[in-house]
Amino acid sequence: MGSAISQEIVRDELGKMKEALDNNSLSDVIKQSNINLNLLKNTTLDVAITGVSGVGKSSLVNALRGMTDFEEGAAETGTVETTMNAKGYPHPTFPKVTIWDLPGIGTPCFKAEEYLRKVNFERYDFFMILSSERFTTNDILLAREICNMNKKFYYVCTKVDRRVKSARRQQSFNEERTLETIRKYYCANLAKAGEFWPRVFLICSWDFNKYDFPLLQKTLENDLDDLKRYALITTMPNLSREVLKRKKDAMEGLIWTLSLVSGAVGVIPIPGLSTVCDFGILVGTMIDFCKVFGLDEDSLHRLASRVGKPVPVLRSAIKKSEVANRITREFVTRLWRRSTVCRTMTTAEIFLDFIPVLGSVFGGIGSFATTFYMLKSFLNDVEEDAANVLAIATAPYPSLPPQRKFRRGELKVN
Ligand SMILES: Nc1nc2c(ncn2[C@@H]2O[C@H](COP(=O)(O)OP(=O)(O)O)[C@@H](O)[C@H]2O)c(=O)[nH]1
Ligand SMILES: [Mg+2]
Repeated sequence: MGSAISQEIVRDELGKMKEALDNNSLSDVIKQSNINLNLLKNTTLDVAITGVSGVGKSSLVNALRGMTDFEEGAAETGTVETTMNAKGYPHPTFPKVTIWDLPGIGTPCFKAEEYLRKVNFERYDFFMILSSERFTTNDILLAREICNMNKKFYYVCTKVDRRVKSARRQQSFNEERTLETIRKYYCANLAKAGEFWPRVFLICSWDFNKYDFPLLQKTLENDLDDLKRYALITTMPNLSREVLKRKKDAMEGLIWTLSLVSGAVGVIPIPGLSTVCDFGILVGTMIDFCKVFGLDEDSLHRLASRVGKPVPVLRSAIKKSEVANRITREFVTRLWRRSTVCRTMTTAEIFLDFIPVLGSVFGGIGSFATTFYMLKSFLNDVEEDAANVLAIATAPYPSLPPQRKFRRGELKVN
């Protein structure tokens, strides 16, 4: 528990922060930090999934929420749409993010504008227009109308696994070439249907690691503003080391804001130690970090049912941090006692250079320094554990231990 982050790393980070503070008054920065944290907490993200019936909308809604099609609360799949209402599905861990299952556009004589009004287009941050066969003039008219309403849209081709599977039968099969052919096919189809700037993302909702889903995710990230990007990143499925790294970078950006706020509010001594900190901020943030990285009981259960592995097997990969619901003041205290900083030096030593800047405002830097150090090392631990969980989740199932052979006539007792 409590991986060591080196003194150099902390010094380096604090150096950058000192530079930023030199140009502003600290109390202004703290005020702004509080505002930013509140904004972040309350930011909503609403994603609209549209396309004709059967194209894979509900399946994508579930996959984006990290769910299988069969669990409670999942959008029903494989059914014919009967309503013209949009249905919102909040993300199970971060309910401020909602994925909306929109009804199909309907008959060819539909009016895009009318459709968008009916589904309350203002509500959505962007649209994904799905197709599994070909895009139609309707799709393009809808896309134009979305543009007219100052919203973004993305053309997404679903069920690409099926096309790849059928191409696999050819002797000269090459996956990259096959995907390129499919992309070209869809772009030509879009151009023919009237799209000026055809661009498509090929996906399979059953395996986000494949095809263009990672690229789609990055594109969305780039297109969103800072607050919405943060909301998107927190809910991104933990597919790869790269995604974990992006999550870590996003969380890291918050640490000194949180530490400043922690330094400015009341502090509580850590029992038996000469250190003070704001437990509320520490415990709350650590729980949030765990949730972002899928280290909470609900997320582990969902992952277990998706990959068909027992929860305890996945949980056993969490060695340095903890699952979210076990993070308490006692846990934080234990973590601090075992941390390298606690053993080898006082926090004041690391933060010595910053006492002139911070000490004058906080009347001491204990809470600021403890929060900063604890969150930084905990984030390292969480990322490492999440990578271990990912490795176990994606590993081929280990072969069962060899069974003892029973002699004829011997009773097998369970
Ligand atoms: N092979 C494959 N089938 C899919 C995929 N996504 C959805 N499906 C299947 O396509 C059918 C229709 O999906 P659904 O999500 O209900 O479509 P909707 O009517 O647009 O909501 C279901 O049988 C799904 O299991 C995919 O990525 N690959
Ligand atoms: Mg559906």
